Amino acid sequence: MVDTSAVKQALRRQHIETPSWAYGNSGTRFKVFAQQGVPRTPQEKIEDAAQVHKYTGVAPSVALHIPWDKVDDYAALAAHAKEQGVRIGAINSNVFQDDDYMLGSVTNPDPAIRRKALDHLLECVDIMDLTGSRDLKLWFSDGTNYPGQDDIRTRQDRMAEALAAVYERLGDDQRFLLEYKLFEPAFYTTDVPDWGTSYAHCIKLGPKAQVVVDTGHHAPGTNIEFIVAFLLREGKLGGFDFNSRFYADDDLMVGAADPFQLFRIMYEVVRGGGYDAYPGGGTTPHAPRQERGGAGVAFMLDQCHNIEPKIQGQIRSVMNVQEATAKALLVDRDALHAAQDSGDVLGANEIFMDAYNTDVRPLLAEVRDEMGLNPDPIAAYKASGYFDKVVAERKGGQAAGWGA
Ligand code: LRH
Ligand code: MN
Ligand code: MN
Repeated sequence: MVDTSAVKQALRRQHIETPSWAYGNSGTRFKVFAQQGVPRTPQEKIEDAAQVHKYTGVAPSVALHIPWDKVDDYAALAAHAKEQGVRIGAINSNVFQDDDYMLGSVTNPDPAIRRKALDHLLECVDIMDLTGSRDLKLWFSDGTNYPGQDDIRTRQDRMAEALAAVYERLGDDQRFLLEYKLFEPAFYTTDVPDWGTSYAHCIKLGPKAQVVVDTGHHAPGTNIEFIVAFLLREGKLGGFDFNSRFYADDDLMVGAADPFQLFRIMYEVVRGGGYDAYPGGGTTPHAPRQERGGAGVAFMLDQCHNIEPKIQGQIRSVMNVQEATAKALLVDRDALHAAQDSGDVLGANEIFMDAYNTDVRPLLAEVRDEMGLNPDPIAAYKASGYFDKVVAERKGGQAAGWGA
């Protein structure tokens, strides 16, 4: 039997990080649609992120992307976040939007361009020092488009050199998360295309280098939960960039395309101890320094809301992760292991599916009620009048950062 009060307690402690870029205007390379009330500054993005936390109670941090969120005073930005009731989470580097990076950033054949890219990554660590962030998220668009264009192996050497320099710069309580992506914008080779490449670089460097799984970055049909189980077993799962996809890197709302996959992923997280890796339990990946310890899995969203309202889209996404987590926590693991050990194929599958098929919305409504929140976060947000207020106040909102 599953102890429901323990499940509820675990759900109350969940921490899902929202990305600053989800609040800006976004689109595809065909069109960026400008929405009303969109933030004009990093400060306003943080204010929108604070709304998501206000109504869900489990989104207390917001990730920044540099230079999209460039400000003169990062300590002041962190103070602004605190005033809003949230804090700054992961710092995402950006070495993919400068003309110099056409042939790559840290793996570029030109040493001067490699140096420029590395300097940006190091600057991101300086920013982490000012914001108190634990995680630096590294994603490289580096790769080639044509066979023979550059030496595949030499590019790995250049990647290793840059990663080692960043690793060296990290403080004791900081780490980097190396994100992989199969393709796009490079279409022939990508320098960090898969979890194995990321893992191999991280394992060489040490415990402060971890793999981050962006759920939209795999070939269709990839068994992501297997990757999660494996990385957790190796102590190398640093976190997630959650989103969902039907075709490529669609960046749709997590749990929208395949809620069953999200449940299977969250089950492996729970099973592998990724949900309670912190002393005292809970997932507090960006807690103030003194409260941190151990290696934790960061649950981050990496999404764009091209056609739907953005704050509501983030609230919905947080709720989708909560629902998958609740179902994963409801798996009767004792019964499941007994069925597995006795080779009861159908029995084991039934126990697993029973949890997935449970309607956890009433349970989550109770959890919210116990947290002093409205059980229906979207209705509460809509009733708050915040949207009308920002539509009136903000004119000419910022693009999220790309495709603009
Ligand atoms: C790359 C990616 C990476 C970037 C973000 C904007 O596709 O997932 O995490 O930083 O998108
Ligand atoms: Mn990502
Ligand atoms: Mn992506």
